Parts: sequence; structure tokens; C-alpha cells
Amino acid sequence: MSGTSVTTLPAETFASPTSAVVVVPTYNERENLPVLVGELLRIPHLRVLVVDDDSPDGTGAIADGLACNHPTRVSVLHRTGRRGLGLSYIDGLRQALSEDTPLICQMDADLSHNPADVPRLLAAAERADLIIGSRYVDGGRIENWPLHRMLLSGFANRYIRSVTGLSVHDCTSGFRCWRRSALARIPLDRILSDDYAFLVELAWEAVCTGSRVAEVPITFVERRQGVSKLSTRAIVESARLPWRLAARGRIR
Ligand SMILES: Nc1nc2c(ncn2[C@@H]2O[C@H](COP(=O)(O)OP(=O)(O)OP(=O)(O)O)[C@@H](O)[C@H]2O)c(=O)[nH]1
Ligand SMILES: [Mg+2]
Repeated sequence: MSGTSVTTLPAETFASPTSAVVVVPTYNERENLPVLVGELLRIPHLRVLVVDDDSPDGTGAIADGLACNHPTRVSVLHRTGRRGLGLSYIDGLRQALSEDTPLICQMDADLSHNPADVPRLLAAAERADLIIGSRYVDGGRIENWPLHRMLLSGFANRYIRSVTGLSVHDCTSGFRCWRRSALARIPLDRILSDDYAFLVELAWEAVCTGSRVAEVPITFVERRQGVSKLSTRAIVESARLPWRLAARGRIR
């Protein structure tokens, strides 16, 4: 579809002093979370909001310990009941929006997203409303992913782009930085997706609500600890979503 404006920003690094909160959804990430939070807290003016889905491995208690050690910089949202990546993000992003932090980031807890890339996403938000850390623009890379995951992710992105007309190259990336004002325009109460498809839906809604989207290259690294939570149910939801979005036909 015409008119969607997605640009690619260069890979140079620069730090931004702007205050930001990073929303991190967790489900069974007990080995990874302390490492991630430790790295994120090295970045000045950054806060972390962990959204834990009652992880059976005790990640929630570990997050509480981190919040206790860093009360002004780490907070935890404990979810119970129906679990899902999208449902967690909706709760976490709502909480982030309830504060007046100008930049709101999202990233995985499993260290596939490099915390050292966060300042680059924050700085790029000076030039766009939504910055996506992208594996599929020049300079973007994936390390150590098995072939079937590479094929699934590459196919998913081509499928979403062709069905919906979205021109984002990495619509399934969960590494993002929003200007608060752009995220506030998204109707979070009308989101259809409970799980991983949420990321695609959110990118779609950003474009539909007039956000300028830019992609910056990242290197995505396969997790070393813990296991993927990508389920067949989530893949089925992700396969259906593009058609539901296309039926709405709201991309300008
Ligand atoms: N709160 C919450 N977090 C989740 C849920 N499912 C996954 N996550 C988190 O979402 C992030 C991405 O999940 P992963 O399992 O790494 O999914 P992925 O990155 O697509 O898959 P891999 O590349 O195989 O790791 C991680 O931080 C997970 O802990 C969920 O149901 N609830
Ligand atoms: Mg992962």
C-alpha cells in the first residue's frame, strides 16, 4: 500500500540523555533477567519495568529482588490469570503511559536484544515516532539461530508485508522505542492479539495512527539460557492476524 513511511537509519552509535522506561516481558527468564537489568542500569536516566506472567521458575521473585535493590529504577508488574506476550505488553505499556516518561522502549529478556543498542534506539527517536530494532535492513544480522527459525521469521515478515501492505521490514521484532505521544495514540483497548502477533498489530496501528516509523539495524543473538515460548497457538494467531488487519484496510 502506498504512503506508509518507513525509513532506515544508519548504524552509528550515540548516547541520549533523555529519560526512558524499558518494558520487559518475562516468562521463565530467571538466568537472563538479572544480567539484562544489570546492563540496562548502566545506561543513565533509564528505568526498567518487568512484566512477569507468574513464571513458574521464580522470575517474578528475582524481579522483586532487583526492584528492592534499585527502588527508583526497577519496578515489577505481576500478572496472574491468562498469560500471553501481547496481554503482558498491553498491561506494561499502559503502566508506562500512566507516567510522563517521554520515551518508552520494549525488549525481550533473553539477551537476544543487546542492551548496548538501547542508546542508539533512544537517539533515533529524535527523528521518528517509533524506532524498530531490525534484523532485516542493511547492517542487521541474526547470530546462531537454527535454520528453521530463520526461515520462519523471514517468511513471516514477507507474508505480513504482502498481505497487509505494511512496509516495515522487521514487523515481528520486539525491540522498539516509542515516543510517548505516538504510543498514546494507539487504541490498546481494541487490540486483537493476545500473544506474539501483538507486535505486528502494534506496528500496524502505529502506521495507521500516523506515526513515522524508522528501522535501525541490530544484531539479534539466539538465547543462551532458557527456552523459547513461541507456541503453535501463537503461530496460528500470527498467521490469521494479517488478514484481519487487511480486512480493516486502514493503512493510509
Ligand atoms: N509476560 C510474558 N512474557 C512472555 C510470554 N511469552 C514470552 N515472553 C517473553 O517475551 C520475550 C520473547 O520470548 P521468547 O520466548 O524469547 O520468544 P522469541 O524471542 O520469539 O523466541 P526465541 O528466539 O526462540 O527466543 C522473552 O522475554 C519472554 O520471556 C508470556 O506469555 N508472558
Ligand atoms: Mg527470544
